[in-house]
Amino acid sequence: MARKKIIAGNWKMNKTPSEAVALVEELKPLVANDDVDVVFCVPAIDIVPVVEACKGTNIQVGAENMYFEESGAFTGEISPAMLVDAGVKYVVLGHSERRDYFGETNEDVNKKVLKAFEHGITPIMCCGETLEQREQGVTMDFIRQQVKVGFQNVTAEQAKKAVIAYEPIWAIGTGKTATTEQAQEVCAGIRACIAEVYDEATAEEIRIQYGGSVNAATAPELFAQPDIDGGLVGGASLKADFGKIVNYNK
Ligand code: G2H
Repeated sequence: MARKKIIAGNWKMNKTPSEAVALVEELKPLVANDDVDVVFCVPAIDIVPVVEACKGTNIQVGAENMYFEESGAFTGEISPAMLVDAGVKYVVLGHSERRDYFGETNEDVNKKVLKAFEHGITPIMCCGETLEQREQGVTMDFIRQQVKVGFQNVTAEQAKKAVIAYEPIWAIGTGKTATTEQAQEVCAGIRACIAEVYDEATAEEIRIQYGGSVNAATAPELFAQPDIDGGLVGGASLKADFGKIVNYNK
Protein backbone atom coordinates (compact mmCIF):
# COMPACT_ATOMS: atom_id res chain seq x y z
CA MET A 1 0.00 0.00 0.00
CA ALA A 2 1.46 3.35 -1.03
CA ARG A 3 1.73 5.81 1.81
CA LYS A 4 0.03 9.17 1.25
CA LYS A 5 2.51 12.02 1.57
CA ILE A 6 1.96 14.45 4.42
CA ILE A 7 3.26 17.98 4.04
CA ALA A 8 2.94 20.09 7.17
CA GLY A 9 3.82 23.70 7.81
CA ASN A 10 5.26 24.49 11.21
CA TRP A 11 4.64 28.18 11.67
CA LYS A 12 6.59 28.30 14.96
CA MET A 13 6.10 31.61 16.87
CA ASN A 14 4.95 33.60 13.85
CA LYS A 15 1.68 35.30 12.85
CA THR A 16 -0.87 37.04 15.04
CA PRO A 17 -4.46 35.79 14.67
CA SER A 18 -5.33 38.35 12.00
CA GLU A 19 -2.06 37.75 10.14
CA ALA A 20 -2.72 34.00 10.36
CA VAL A 21 -6.12 34.32 8.69
CA ALA A 22 -4.61 36.49 5.96
CA LEU A 23 -1.90 33.87 5.33
CA VAL A 24 -4.50 31.08 5.13
CA GLU A 25 -6.48 33.11 2.59
CA GLU A 26 -3.32 33.62 0.52
CA LEU A 27 -2.26 29.96 0.67
CA LYS A 28 -5.67 28.27 0.31
CA PRO A 29 -5.75 28.23 -3.49
CA LEU A 30 -2.04 27.41 -3.69
CA VAL A 31 -2.15 24.27 -1.53
CA ALA A 32 -5.19 22.63 -3.11
CA ASN A 33 -3.67 19.19 -3.82
CA ASP A 34 -5.73 16.18 -2.79
CA ASP A 35 -2.88 13.77 -3.55
CA VAL A 36 -1.21 14.77 -0.27
CA ASP A 37 -2.32 15.53 3.28
CA VAL A 38 -1.80 19.23 3.93
CA VAL A 39 -1.49 20.40 7.54
CA PHE A 40 -0.93 23.86 8.99
CA CYS A 41 0.58 23.61 12.49
CA VAL A 42 0.02 27.00 14.04
CA PRO A 43 0.52 28.86 17.35
CA ALA A 44 -2.14 28.06 19.96
CA ILE A 45 -3.77 31.47 19.77
CA ASP A 46 -4.20 31.11 16.00
CA ILE A 47 -5.88 27.70 16.10
CA VAL A 48 -9.52 28.81 16.37
CA PRO A 49 -9.43 31.45 13.59
CA VAL A 50 -7.29 29.20 11.36
CA VAL A 51 -9.69 26.24 11.76
CA GLU A 52 -12.53 28.57 10.81
CA ALA A 53 -10.63 29.94 7.80
CA CYS A 54 -9.75 26.42 6.60
CA LYS A 55 -13.35 25.15 6.64
CA GLY A 56 -14.32 23.63 3.28
CA THR A 57 -10.68 23.29 2.16
CA ASN A 58 -8.25 20.36 2.05
CA ILE A 59 -6.19 21.93 4.88
CA GLN A 60 -6.11 20.25 8.28
CA VAL A 61 -4.98 22.14 11.33
CA GLY A 62 -2.33 21.08 13.82
CA ALA A 63 -0.95 22.44 17.08
CA GLU A 64 2.75 22.96 17.79
CA ASN A 65 2.65 21.55 21.32
CA MET A 66 0.28 20.14 23.93
CA TYR A 67 0.45 19.18 27.60
CA PHE A 68 0.10 15.58 28.77
CA GLU A 69 -2.37 16.18 31.60
CA GLU A 70 -6.14 16.31 31.14
CA SER A 71 -6.75 19.58 32.98
CA GLY A 72 -5.91 21.42 36.19
CA ALA A 73 -3.35 23.75 37.69
CA PHE A 74 -0.85 23.92 34.82
CA THR A 75 -0.76 27.63 34.09
CA GLY A 76 -0.14 28.44 30.48
CA GLU A 77 -0.55 24.92 29.12
CA ILE A 78 -3.01 23.64 26.51
CA SER A 79 -4.81 20.32 27.02
CA PRO A 80 -5.58 17.68 24.40
CA ALA A 81 -9.33 18.13 24.92
CA MET A 82 -8.97 21.86 24.20
CA LEU A 83 -7.24 21.05 20.92
CA VAL A 84 -9.84 18.47 19.91
CA ASP A 85 -12.70 20.83 20.72
CA ALA A 86 -11.07 23.52 18.58
CA GLY A 87 -10.82 21.16 15.59
CA VAL A 88 -7.16 20.17 15.75
CA LYS A 89 -6.18 16.89 14.05
CA TYR A 90 -2.39 16.83 14.45
CA VAL A 91 0.13 17.96 17.05
CA VAL A 92 3.87 18.49 16.64
CA LEU A 93 5.61 16.92 19.64
CA GLY A 94 9.23 17.00 20.73
CA HIS A 95 10.43 19.56 18.22
CA SER A 96 14.13 20.24 18.84
CA GLU A 97 13.31 23.85 19.76
CA ARG A 98 11.08 22.57 22.57
CA ARG A 99 13.71 20.09 23.67
CA ASP A 100 16.45 22.77 23.61
CA TYR A 101 14.71 25.86 24.94
CA PHE A 102 12.05 24.30 27.18
CA GLY A 103 13.86 21.21 28.43
CA GLU A 104 11.50 18.59 26.98
CA THR A 105 12.83 15.08 27.47
CA ASN A 106 12.11 11.88 25.57
CA GLU A 107 9.97 10.85 28.55
CA ASP A 108 7.89 14.05 28.34
CA VAL A 109 7.46 13.50 24.62
CA ASN A 110 6.34 9.92 25.25
CA LYS A 111 3.65 11.08 27.71
CA LYS A 112 2.43 13.59 25.14
CA VAL A 113 2.41 11.04 22.32
CA LEU A 114 0.31 8.64 24.43
CA LYS A 115 -2.07 11.42 25.44
CA ALA A 116 -2.48 12.60 21.86
CA PHE A 117 -3.48 9.10 20.76
CA GLU A 118 -5.89 8.81 23.68
CA HIS A 119 -7.68 11.87 22.31
CA GLY A 120 -7.55 10.89 18.65
CA ILE A 121 -4.96 13.50 17.71
CA THR A 122 -2.18 12.34 15.37
CA PRO A 123 1.26 13.09 16.78
CA ILE A 124 4.03 14.36 14.52
CA MET A 125 6.93 13.30 16.71
CA CYS A 126 10.21 15.02 15.92
CA CYS A 127 13.67 13.56 16.24
CA GLY A 128 17.09 14.52 14.97
CA GLU A 129 20.76 14.75 15.77
CA THR A 130 23.12 17.66 16.42
CA LEU A 131 26.08 18.34 14.14
CA GLU A 132 28.38 17.04 16.88
CA GLN A 133 26.51 13.72 17.05
CA ARG A 134 26.65 13.38 13.26
CA GLU A 135 30.38 13.98 13.31
CA GLN A 136 30.84 11.48 16.13
CA GLY A 137 29.01 8.84 14.09
CA VAL A 138 26.22 8.35 16.63
CA THR A 139 23.33 9.77 14.60
CA MET A 140 21.32 6.56 14.38
CA ASP A 141 21.99 5.55 18.01
CA PHE A 142 20.65 8.89 19.20
CA ILE A 143 17.61 8.85 16.94
CA ARG A 144 16.76 5.24 17.73
CA GLN A 145 16.67 6.19 21.41
CA GLN A 146 14.41 9.18 20.70
CA VAL A 147 12.05 6.97 18.70
CA LYS A 148 12.05 4.01 21.09
CA VAL A 149 11.45 6.09 24.22
CA GLY A 150 9.02 8.42 22.45
CA PHE A 151 6.93 5.41 21.37
CA GLN A 152 7.06 3.45 24.63
CA ASN A 153 3.67 1.80 25.30
CA VAL A 154 2.33 2.99 21.94
CA THR A 155 0.53 0.07 20.30
CA ALA A 156 1.25 -1.09 16.76
CA GLU A 157 -2.21 0.09 15.66
CA GLN A 158 -1.46 3.56 17.01
CA ALA A 159 2.07 3.63 15.59
CA LYS A 160 0.70 2.88 12.12
CA LYS A 161 -1.20 6.18 12.24
CA ALA A 162 1.66 8.23 13.67
CA VAL A 163 3.98 10.60 11.86
CA ILE A 164 7.68 10.91 12.68
CA ALA A 165 9.57 13.97 11.50
CA TYR A 166 13.31 13.55 11.04
CA GLU A 167 14.85 16.98 11.50
CA PRO A 168 18.64 17.16 11.76
CA ILE A 169 19.21 20.03 14.19
CA TRP A 170 22.06 21.42 12.11
CA ALA A 171 19.67 21.87 9.18
CA ILE A 172 16.90 23.71 11.02
CA GLY A 173 16.42 27.30 9.91
CA THR A 174 20.05 27.39 8.79
CA GLY A 175 19.44 27.12 5.07
CA LYS A 176 21.48 23.88 5.15
CA THR A 177 19.32 21.02 3.95
CA ALA A 178 20.59 17.51 4.57
CA THR A 179 21.55 15.92 1.28
CA THR A 180 18.88 13.70 -0.20
CA GLU A 181 21.08 10.68 0.60
CA GLN A 182 21.55 11.72 4.24
CA ALA A 183 17.82 12.32 4.70
CA GLN A 184 16.82 9.04 3.02
CA GLU A 185 19.41 7.07 5.00
CA VAL A 186 18.12 8.27 8.37
CA CYS A 187 14.44 7.95 7.40
CA ALA A 188 15.13 4.36 6.30
CA GLY A 189 16.90 3.79 9.63
CA ILE A 190 13.86 5.08 11.52
CA ARG A 191 11.61 2.75 9.53
CA ALA A 192 13.93 -0.16 10.33
CA CYS A 193 13.75 0.77 14.02
CA ILE A 194 9.93 0.73 13.87
CA ALA A 195 10.06 -2.70 12.18
CA GLU A 196 12.24 -3.97 15.04
CA VAL A 197 10.05 -2.53 17.78
CA TYR A 198 6.77 -3.53 16.09
CA ASP A 199 6.72 -5.40 12.78
CA GLU A 200 7.09 -4.89 9.03
CA ALA A 201 3.42 -3.98 8.55
CA THR A 202 3.69 -1.13 11.05
CA ALA A 203 6.95 0.08 9.50
CA GLU A 204 5.29 0.06 6.07
CA GLU A 205 2.40 2.22 7.24
CA ILE A 206 3.96 4.81 9.51
CA ARG A 207 4.76 8.08 7.76
CA ILE A 208 8.19 9.63 8.11
CA GLN A 209 8.80 13.23 7.11
CA TYR A 210 11.99 15.12 6.54
CA GLY A 211 12.31 18.62 8.01
CA GLY A 212 15.06 21.22 8.02
CA SER A 213 15.20 24.13 5.57
CA VAL A 214 12.93 22.37 3.05
CA ASN A 215 12.08 24.70 0.17
CA ALA A 216 10.44 24.53 -3.24
CA ALA A 217 13.73 23.64 -4.90
CA THR A 218 14.70 20.77 -2.57
CA ALA A 219 11.24 19.26 -1.93
CA PRO A 220 10.76 17.26 -5.17
CA GLU A 221 13.93 15.21 -4.81
CA LEU A 222 13.52 14.73 -1.06
CA PHE A 223 9.89 13.61 -1.36
CA ALA A 224 10.76 11.20 -4.18
CA GLN A 225 12.85 9.08 -1.80
CA PRO A 226 11.35 5.70 -0.87
CA ASP A 227 11.34 6.35 2.89
CA ILE A 228 10.48 10.06 2.92
CA ASP A 229 6.74 10.56 3.11
CA GLY A 230 6.64 14.34 2.98
CA GLY A 231 8.00 17.21 4.99
CA LEU A 232 7.72 19.36 8.08
CA VAL A 233 8.37 22.83 6.74
CA GLY A 234 9.21 25.89 8.83
CA GLY A 235 10.31 29.11 7.14
CA ALA A 236 8.99 28.22 3.71
CA SER A 237 5.51 27.43 5.05
CA LEU A 238 4.95 31.13 5.74
CA LYS A 239 5.06 32.16 2.12
CA ALA A 240 3.68 31.31 -1.30
CA ASP A 241 6.56 28.86 -1.72
CA PHE A 242 4.56 26.46 0.44
CA GLY A 243 2.14 26.04 -2.47
CA LYS A 244 5.02 24.88 -4.67
CA ILE A 245 6.19 22.46 -1.98
CA VAL A 246 2.71 20.98 -1.61
CA ASN A 247 2.48 20.65 -5.39
CA TYR A 248 5.98 19.16 -5.68
CA ASN A 249 4.57 16.37 -7.86
CA LYS A 250 2.80 18.58 -10.43
C1 G2H B 1 12.58 22.56 11.15
C2 G2H B 1 11.67 23.16 10.18
C3 G2H B 1 10.23 22.93 10.56
P1 G2H B 1 12.80 25.13 8.86
O1 G2H B 1 12.32 23.05 12.45
O2 G2H B 1 9.98 22.17 11.67
O3 G2H B 1 11.95 24.53 10.09
O4 G2H B 1 12.17 24.60 7.61
O5 G2H B 1 12.68 26.62 8.98
O6 G2H B 1 14.21 24.66 9.00
